[in-house]
Amino acid sequence: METAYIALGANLPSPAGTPRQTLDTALARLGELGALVAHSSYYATEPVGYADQPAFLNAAVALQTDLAPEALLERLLAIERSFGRDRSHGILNGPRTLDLDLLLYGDRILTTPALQLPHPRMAERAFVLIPLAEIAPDLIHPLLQKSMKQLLQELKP
Ligand code: PH2
Ligand code: MG
Ligand code: MG
Repeated sequence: METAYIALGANLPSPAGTPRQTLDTALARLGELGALVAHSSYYATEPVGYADQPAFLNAAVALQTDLAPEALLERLLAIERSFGRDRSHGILNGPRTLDLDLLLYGDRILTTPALQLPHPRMAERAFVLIPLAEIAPDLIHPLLQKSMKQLLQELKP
């Protein structure tokens, strides 16, 4: 059993409804993968990377799971698809019905063609660190050896 941290993001309507309804429904689906031990508030955030798109709703959860990292990632991608996510086209960093990013899996450090842990861009992204620092302020980034609270403080100008 390991604790995985997952970022959620949505900025387009999905079959579940509005981004808020999408995140509500996605939380229930994530609960099927283990025990959801914490979830953050929902944060409305300005789009980062590609500006010409609606605001996002972002959140983060802690999931205790017996699934191995690669198996967990497969399940996250399957949930994204079930919410209408289509990766076959679309803009890099563009709008999406649901994005589920595996941020951390215990203190595992891993690079495979399919999965990099910790998530390579997590420490640069306020829309990830703000919800994550809400649920796990003292969690240590296994490569940077800093807490989520510290990483967030360093991000602020
Ligand atoms: N996700 C992206 C790109 N930009 N901006 C915000 N505010 N929230 C996101 O979840 C987000 C983004 C790529 O996954
Ligand atoms: Mg993603
Ligand atoms: Mg993402």
